[in-house]
Amino acid sequence: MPRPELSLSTLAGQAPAELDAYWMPFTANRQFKAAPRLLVRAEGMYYHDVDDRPILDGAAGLWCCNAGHARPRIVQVIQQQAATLDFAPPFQMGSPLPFVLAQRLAALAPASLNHVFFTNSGSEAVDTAMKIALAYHRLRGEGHRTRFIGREKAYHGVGFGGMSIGGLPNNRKTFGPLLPGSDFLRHTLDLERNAFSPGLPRHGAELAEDLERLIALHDASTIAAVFVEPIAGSAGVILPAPGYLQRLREICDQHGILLVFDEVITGFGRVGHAFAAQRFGVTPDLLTLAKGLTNGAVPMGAVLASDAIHGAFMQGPTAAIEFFHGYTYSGHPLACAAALAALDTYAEEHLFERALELGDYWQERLHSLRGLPHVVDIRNFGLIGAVELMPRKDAPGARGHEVFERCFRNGELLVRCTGDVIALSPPLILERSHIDRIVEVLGEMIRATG
Ligand code: PXG
Repeated sequence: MPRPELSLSTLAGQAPAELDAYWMPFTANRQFKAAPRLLVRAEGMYYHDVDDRPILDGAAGLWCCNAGHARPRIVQVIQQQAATLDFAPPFQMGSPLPFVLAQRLAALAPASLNHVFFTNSGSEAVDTAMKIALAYHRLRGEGHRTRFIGREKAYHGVGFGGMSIGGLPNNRKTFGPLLPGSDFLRHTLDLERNAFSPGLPRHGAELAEDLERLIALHDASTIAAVFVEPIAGSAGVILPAPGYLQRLREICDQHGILLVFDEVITGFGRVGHAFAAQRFGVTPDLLTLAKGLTNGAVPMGAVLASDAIHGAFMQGPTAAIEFFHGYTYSGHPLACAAALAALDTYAEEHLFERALELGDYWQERLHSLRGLPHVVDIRNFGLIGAVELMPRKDAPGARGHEVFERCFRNGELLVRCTGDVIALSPPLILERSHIDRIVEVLGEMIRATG
């Protein structure tokens, strides 16, 4: 059967009706289709659009491609794996690669996180972690621990579990009552006290005490787990004050509550270590992953679980299924192959260390944008950055979107806009000259936008 072909050279000029069949995710469909931004290939630090313009990738796609694009080792193993073993049933059957990959991840993770459950996305990883937490408590005779604590402005994906502990109103308000019983820590964004902090903000460690307030309200015996992103990404890069995550850990330990780090964006070198848990010196009980796990090349997510949690499941008759959960594509051979090649690439090129080394230069250059019109905050950590703009009166998000659009159209730079925050997360392979270019273009487009 002939493949349906899009005539890419003319697509940008087509009427919206021709693009109507594809319902795009998290996109203003009609606005996009009136003036599409289409990427057709990618290599290293650059995308190429339909007009073959090189577009510098300031976003690692969408926080995914930490080793840059089309890395030969990853491309090759995906091709080979597709021809060798395209699929193997994951239930009651196995294939070698998920076992190999799980061992590699356990070796990379904090010491106690030695067990890996594979999913296909960050959303599924979060929902899986929630189910592990509930089942764990029940197995230990604490089935009354059913409540989850999330945080305002958090993003944990779009499953009903992740939505229920997510704290972004637009992602919640249209979808009914969600899971009952969730509650929320206050977020840690504080422009008044912390604007333009280089690296971690000075103020806000005391916000961890908010967990004590929720425990006093609900009683610890009803709480299964606290979920936090060590650094919130989707909400526009929100950083923790030093000591904040440590204090959450202490409070959880005191009350028998599990602590879960959602490291879907902070994993795989983004903050200069394999995981933010290591950079911050705080070990959670469960840790969720996706994105950089395969360098974005094949969909995959995972949950890392502690020995204690995994051990609680491995009791009872050996013929009994311990956890009634899993996905048809859990540990898919193509995803595992891509992940192993991504881990090899990260290690060979010392990319986590590189992110750590480049952090100071990144910080210095990014903060040079202070003083530009409407810039109300600049935040950075590892190779993450954010420039927050003052929203236009009665049009929140419009200024941010315009800067994003100008960066792409006039500056040949891909950034991410979330409301009026421009978020940056370049591939970790970038050179100082790329940092200079990102800052130069962004500054120019912020000035031009006004
Ligand atoms: N947790 C976190 C912390 C995430 O950042 C997810 C879970 C869900 O992953 P999946 O693979 O199901 O999409 C994410 C996803 C943005 C942006 O604008 C970030 C994400 C997704 C879409 C947009 O920063 N992260």
